[in-house]
Amino acid sequence: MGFDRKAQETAARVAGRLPPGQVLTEKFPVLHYGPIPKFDPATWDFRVFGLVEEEKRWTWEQFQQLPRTTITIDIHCVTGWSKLDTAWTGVAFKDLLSFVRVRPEARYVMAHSEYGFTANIPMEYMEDALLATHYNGEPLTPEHGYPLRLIVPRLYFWKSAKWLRALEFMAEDRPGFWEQAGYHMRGDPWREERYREW
Ligand SMILES: Nc1nc2c(c(=O)[nH]1)N[C@H]1C(S)=C(S)[C@@H](COP(=O)(O)O)O[C@H]1N2
Ligand SMILES: [Mo]
Repeated sequence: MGFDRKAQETAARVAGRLPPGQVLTEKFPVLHYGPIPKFDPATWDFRVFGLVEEEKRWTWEQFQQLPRTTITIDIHCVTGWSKLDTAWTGVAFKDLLSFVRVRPEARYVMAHSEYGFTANIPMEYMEDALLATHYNGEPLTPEHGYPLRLIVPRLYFWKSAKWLRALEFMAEDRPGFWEQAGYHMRGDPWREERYREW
């Protein structure tokens, strides 16, 4: 069956799933700054730090033991494409929180990835976030963030940091990598928050 883009876009808009200024795609474009990092399971770790009672660290082996969840989300990229019904499996942020005592002052999260990439996210947008290891039932491919990426379902896709290595809890908001380059501090596609107001 062919892909009738116009008809599907219309249908999606009617269904209320395509935010303003977005067009549908069935492809899965690859977008990031810099090279794709190498993964070494012997040295990889995932850390939680900042406003927590106790910092935590998981090796790759330990991370495999955490409970798994699958979610289906619509991707909205700030460059204008949206991709509906993408399935991701990994560790739900709220399940991770059962291992971490976050201080009440924490209102923002900074995602930290390989090579110093960062993305800032308000805590309320982390409630349904996922630390994803699989896409459509298969391990992530290197270009889409293997072995671990963040999925922040209700914000533009640039917040979904690939090659994730740590989450930092913060009281005050701080711009991440793309936010320093001019993207919006929150990035809600339904409010079309593409660019930062300086
Ligand atoms: N580590 C890292 N993660 C990143 C980026 C990046 O430059 N580095 N770019 C973001 C941007 S701008 C987008 S649109 C999505 C693209 O994800 P994809 O390549 O899986 O489509 O990754 C996000 N995560
Ligand atoms: Mo992006």
